[in-house]
Amino acid sequence: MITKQKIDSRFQELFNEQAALVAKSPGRINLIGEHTDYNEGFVLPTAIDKAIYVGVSKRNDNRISLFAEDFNEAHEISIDELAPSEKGWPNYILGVVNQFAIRDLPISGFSLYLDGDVPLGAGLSSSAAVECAVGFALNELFELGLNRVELAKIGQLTEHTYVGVNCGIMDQFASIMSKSGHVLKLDCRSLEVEYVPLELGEHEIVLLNTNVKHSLADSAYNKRRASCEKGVALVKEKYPEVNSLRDVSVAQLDELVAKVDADVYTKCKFVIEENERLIKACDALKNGNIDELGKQLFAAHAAISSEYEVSCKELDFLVDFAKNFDGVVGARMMGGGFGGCTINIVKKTALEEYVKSIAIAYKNKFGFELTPIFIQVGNGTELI
Ligand code: GAF
Repeated sequence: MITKQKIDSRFQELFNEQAALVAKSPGRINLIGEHTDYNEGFVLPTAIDKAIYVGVSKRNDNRISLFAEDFNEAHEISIDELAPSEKGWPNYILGVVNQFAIRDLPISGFSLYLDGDVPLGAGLSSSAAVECAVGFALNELFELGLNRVELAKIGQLTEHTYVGVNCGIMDQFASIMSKSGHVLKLDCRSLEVEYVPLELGEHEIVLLNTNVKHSLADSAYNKRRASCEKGVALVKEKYPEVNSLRDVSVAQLDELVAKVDADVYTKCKFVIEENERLIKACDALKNGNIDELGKQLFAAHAAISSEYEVSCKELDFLVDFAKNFDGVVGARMMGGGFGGCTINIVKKTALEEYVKSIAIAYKNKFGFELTPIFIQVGNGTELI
């Protein structure tokens, strides 16, 4: 377990001084609503009890001195020569600093230590958690006066500029805005949040990590986003008031996109219908109708796999298995796709047997293990 004491003592060892403050920002799950965020739709995520921890202190010069525990690696650069690093991991920090610099915020040199227990590459948004923990910690350290929404946007822009993924706002929002015991229904157009109690009665959530992350994930993500934008552009020619897929109906797609580009049509239709599934799922959650919620999860997986085409054989195998297991009410792949976790809603009485059976079946099929992840729903970014 990672504690403040651990961060403090590693900071002292590495930088020979005390951390001025320690911030913690969680990973996230998403109940339903994938690839809707960059189309100004809704998402239904929340923070989990696995987080990224960041210790920081000011330096007397303009140097940024970083250390990442997971990579057992340091990185140092002058704030005046900010540039992405080939090492990869520093970019989630440097991109945030770059956003501060663009805004002319008064920031100077600092030391930063990074640790965490969000599994990397599992689709639990460890990267957004890093951006939010770093943004939050530096905002406090240099008293920059930014609010949580601005910090979430800075995290998203870090992905666009220093990481190369044109992501939506879901992950950063979930990491920085979540409230324990609730999912947040986020309107990605207005950024209004409704906190919905996550009450599953006799059911529990378990994540099953496929332990794969296929390499095309980032490029395919950007390609899907471009397809959505192309669909909007086609509809806009006749309906200029349309600004995103949020404003588009399937009838408009039928009229203006189907015959021009069949693939763009399918991708856009998925997004519109995913948004509708989310609304139904959220209403079901509010009404305590967990069977209906589960039904929407299964439907979402079928569509994201066959229409949006961002699933993979490992994820499909897990969801197929779940469908045929008594006591699993719903399951689907979670996050951007091409690997990572499935989210499963399972009757508590069936949980142990389910996890045992699916782990054996998965190993038999692919020759390597899945990792079950049991989670609690936690709060967003905070100082500890
Ligand atoms: C990734 C992105 F970072 C999010 O913005 C979101 O689009 C998600 O994939 C898919 O729903 O996590």
